Amino acid sequence: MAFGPQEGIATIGRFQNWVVRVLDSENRPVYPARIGLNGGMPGHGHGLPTQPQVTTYLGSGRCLVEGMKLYMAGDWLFVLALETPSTKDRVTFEVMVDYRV
Ligand SMILES: [Cu+2]
Repeated sequence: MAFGPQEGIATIGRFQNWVVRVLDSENRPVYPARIGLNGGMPGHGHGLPTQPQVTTYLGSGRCLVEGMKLYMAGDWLFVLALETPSTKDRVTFEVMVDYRV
């Protein structure tokens, strides 16, 4: 599974679309029945400032996540929980966001 900003780079303080890509163990795209997203900054003790939603299946195992808004630099944690008809999985992404452009 891969997860990152659709524009390729994370920005701070504005809404962005992110894309999650799900592949099975043989690298075949997976069309997830459901994806839940949670997260925050464990080091700061807060969660996500918004409630991002997976809105659109883009094809090739990729799904659009709308409503991401990171409002500070630092270490973010994202937990994606996905369900398909045959399985459930949960993946954690640690993302370090800094001010460099
Ligand atoms: Cu924080």
